[in-house]
Order: sequence, then C-alpha cells, then structure tokens
Amino acid sequence: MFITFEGPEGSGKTTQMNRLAAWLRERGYDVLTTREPGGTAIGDRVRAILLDPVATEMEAETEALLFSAARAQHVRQVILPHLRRRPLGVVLCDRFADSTLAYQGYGHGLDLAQLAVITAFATGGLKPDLTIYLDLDVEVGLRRKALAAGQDAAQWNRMEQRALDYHRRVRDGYRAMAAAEPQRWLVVDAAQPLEEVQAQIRQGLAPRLPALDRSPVAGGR
Ligand code: Z5A
Repeated sequence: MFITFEGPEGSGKTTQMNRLAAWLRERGYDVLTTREPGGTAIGDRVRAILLDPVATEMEAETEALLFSAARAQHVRQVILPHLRRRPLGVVLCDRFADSTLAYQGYGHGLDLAQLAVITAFATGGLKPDLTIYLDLDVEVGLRRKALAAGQDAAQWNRMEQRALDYHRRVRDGYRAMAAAEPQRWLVVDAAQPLEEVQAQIRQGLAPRLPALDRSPVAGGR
C-alpha cells in the first residue's frame, strides 16, 4: 500500500507521517518511511541542488525535471521494492508527484498536462493508493517552520523564500486536485492540534487498509 503526504510548508507532514508509521507498525505492517525530494543517495544530491538558497537562477522547467529525476530513482530503487513485500508492505512518502503539479504547475504556472506526462514517465505510472492532504493557511505553516528552526526568513531555503502569493497558488492547486479525485485524497484540517490531526488520519485510513492491500501495485512492477 502506497500512502503519500502532501500539503503546504509546515503543515505537519513529517510529524504526522512518523506517528502514523508507529501506529501501523504496532498493527503488524511492514512500514517504510521516505521523502521527496530524496530517499536515495542520488535523490539527496538532487535535493541539495534544488533547495540551495543561492540557486536563484533555476528555471521552473529545470526544477520540474530535477524533482522528476530524483523521483524516477526513488520509485525504482526504494518504493517499488518495498511495495512488493505484500501483503503488509506499506510505504509512507513525505511528498510525491502531486507536489510537482502543485508547486511547479499551480505555483509556477507550468502546463499541467505536460507535467502529468513528465511525472508519469518518472513514476512509471505508480500512483498513491491514498494521499493524505494536510490543509493549512500558508502563513501559519511558514510561521511554524520558522519557529521550529528558530530561524528568520532570510535563512529559509530557496523554495520557502518565495512570495506568499506563490504559496497560496500552491495551496489552491492542492485543494483543486483533492476535489477532483476525492476517492484518493483524504483532506485533514492541519490547523487542529497534532493529536486531533493524527486521529482523523487514522480514522480516514482504517477502513481503507484491507481493501487497498488487495489491490494490484500500479505500474505493474
Ligand atoms: N517540492 C516541489 O516544489 N516539487 C516537488 O515535486 C517536490 C517538492 C517533491 C521540500 O522541502 C520543498 O520542495 C518544498 C516543496 C518542494 N517547498 N518548500 N518550501 P522540505 O522537504 O524541506 O520541506 P517540506 O516538505 O515542505 O516539509 P516541511 O515544511 O519541513 O514541514 P512539514 O513536514 O509539513 O511539517 P513538520 O516538520 O512536521 O512540522 C513543522 C513544525 O510545525 C514542527 O515544529 C511541528 O512540531 C509543528 N507542527 C506540526 N503540526 C502542528 C500542529 N498541528 N499544531 C502546531 N504545530 C504543529
């Protein structure tokens, strides 16, 4: 079963993913947690380029291809091998292809149909069984991150430094994608306390666990 976490910065994806992993492991699932960009040695090197605060000249198209390149490696080297550990293999991934549509598509204005072709090539057709979307006002999320790191905005990575308008377009994009495919997306209000967000994630996931475990792995590998 392949579960992804999506949402604006500071919406709590990493925190909630780790809590969910512990809960699933207690129930006997063989859980792998991973993240994008990254998850492999090659992906981590691409990540460093993508988030480098000084790489301000990077074009949106370059960004889309670099995120996709890291993803191609991640899917084949890490995600698919774990998903083959059926029936209890579960992969929890902090961001995946929907981030490319949200950030490079809705945020930067790249053509969504073209991005869908690029991401399908990168993933080999692998789609999440469930995408947990943590919805949060972008200013609240950015404030949370700054608070957590004790840093000021001048020290944010290249993506975080972008204007609020950009982050708002990203959030609107996420909401549009979630509304268009409600059977795959579980939308949770991330402004709630940590425990309440986790409770709603578990509640939304629980009934899907057995049914999704019987479904074939998309991508046919
Ligand atoms: N990106 C892209 O453009 N295209 C792509 O295809 C992909 C990614 C894959 C990756 O950055 C950047 O790459 C990201 C998208 C872009 N852009 N930016 N900026 P990253 O990996 O460094 O960061 P992130 O993925 O955006 O995650 P995050 O911002 O670090 O945050 P998070 O994982 O959502 O939240 P957290 O770390 O769990 O929590 C943040 C803080 O908030 C922490 O102190 C928590 O204790 C606190 N928190 C969490 N939940 C709550 C609640 N409910 N209440 C109060 N406080 C809370």
